[in-house]
Amino acid sequence: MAQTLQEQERLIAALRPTHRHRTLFISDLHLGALGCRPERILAFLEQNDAETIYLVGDILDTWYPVVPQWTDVHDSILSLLQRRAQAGSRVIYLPGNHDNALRDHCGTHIGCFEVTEQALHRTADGRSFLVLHGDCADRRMFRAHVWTRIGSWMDGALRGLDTRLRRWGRTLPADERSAIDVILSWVKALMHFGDGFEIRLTDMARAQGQDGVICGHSHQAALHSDHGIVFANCGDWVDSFTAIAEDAQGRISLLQAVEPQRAATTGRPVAGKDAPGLAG
Ligand SMILES: [Mn+2]
Repeated sequence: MAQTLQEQERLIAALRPTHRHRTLFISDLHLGALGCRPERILAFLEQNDAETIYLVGDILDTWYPVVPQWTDVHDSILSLLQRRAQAGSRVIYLPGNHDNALRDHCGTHIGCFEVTEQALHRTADGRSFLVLHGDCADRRMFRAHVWTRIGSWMDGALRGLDTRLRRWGRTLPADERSAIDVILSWVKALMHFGDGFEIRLTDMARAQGQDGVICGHSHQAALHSDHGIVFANCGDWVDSFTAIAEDAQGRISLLQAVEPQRAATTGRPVAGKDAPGLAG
């Protein structure tokens, strides 16, 4: 089938990414859910490549209770990642609670992707990091899968309502956050209120003798060493549009995707190894 000019431009851009990292960590894309922003994910991935790409869980949203929201852009994201793997990048998929079904495939490959529950990543400067989604560190009461189901149902119902309100009211640009978006991110933040989630994960990494932990799950992007070792959270692609990257020297930074109306989505560091309080 003939490609449109836009598709050709995307393909060319994807072959010449603006930023080449040593490692890229990205989580909580929630592909298939209503809150997902596939265009922003694709634009970021087209411009950011890495020798190793960790998909840190909740990439697919297989728990979504209504008909999955799936478009050509969703397909393009998966085929771009597949092309990256075929071109030599190592792509590692760490399942989360929303793509829990993939946990049955841990220790195997799905296409070009390695699937594993958790990974140990060694940085260019010799540090070792535990990489995992992080749902194993939920408070005991939220650990049951029924909470993922209830959460997905509430998220779907509220975002469906939000879509209808936007259609009727036509008051908000499509990319602007509504009150419902804000409420949903508050609920997520409340579920992970306090630093218990961070402490449980850093304790787990410390017990294994690691220098830090890199996770997703809470949708709260972070990069600090408040608990004695490095805690990095990729954030998400529903609200924060962030990722964690490692450069050729082993420096770790938190990338924030630039809003599409401002500039081409490239991702700029908002915190790095040299940020105050961040241990090397
Ligand atoms: Mn999760």
